[in-house]
Amino acid sequence: MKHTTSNILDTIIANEKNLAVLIDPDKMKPNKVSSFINKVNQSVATHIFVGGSEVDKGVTETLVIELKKHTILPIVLFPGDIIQITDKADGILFLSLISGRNPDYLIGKQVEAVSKLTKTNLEIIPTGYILIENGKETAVQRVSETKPIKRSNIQSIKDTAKAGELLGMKLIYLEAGSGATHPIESYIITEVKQQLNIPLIVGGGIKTKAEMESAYTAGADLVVIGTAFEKDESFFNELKNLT
Ligand code: 1GP
Repeated sequence: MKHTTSNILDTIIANEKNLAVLIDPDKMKPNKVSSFINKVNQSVATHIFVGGSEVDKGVTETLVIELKKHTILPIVLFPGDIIQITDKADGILFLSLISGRNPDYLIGKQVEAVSKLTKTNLEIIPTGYILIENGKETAVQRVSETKPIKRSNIQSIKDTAKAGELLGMKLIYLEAGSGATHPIESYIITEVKQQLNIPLIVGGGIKTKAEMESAYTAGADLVVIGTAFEKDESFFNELKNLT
């Protein structure tokens, strides 16, 4: 079921299976927006996330304005940098890269963003962002100059997620990285979810409906898919309903 409430976080909490379609402003051509969004609208998607690791100034706002013409789904910024902040969206994942130890991505950029954010009406959702290793270097890793947590280090993944919750974050995002070869394994999702009293987002490398369903079954409250739609829009046909 689609929700149009202004409270994005409440919607995520209320829905059992949220699906965010991630659109990278650098990869979405303006003339493709309309046909792409029509497919999103006909799918089970509940949210649109907009963002990327490296996006030029102004591109995000132009894209969000165009998206708004074609959908009533909430548009949530998932920014790699401050220049991606625009008040034309509905909300923003206010990310802290808690798997890393780079102060710029833990708190520095967030401080820099405040003067811009306070001039917007965006719903600001504090989100603990946890990068899990995927066998190859991801864009987040390269740009943030941080190391992901090893998949085998389940205790560290769980403790990092719980620390985020105890610090007051409202969402935890387990990230394998855009275009990851393998999505985050179900047992990791389940073990992390068992620790948490806040919703869990899972993304990176999810390419099939079965992988998406298995993330939900393992405990994901919201699944993010980007690359699979960029590569093959017919994937939306499989997502007209959930089992
Ligand atoms: C990336 O988690 C998101 O930040 C989505 O990843 O592009 O691999 O679907 P994909």
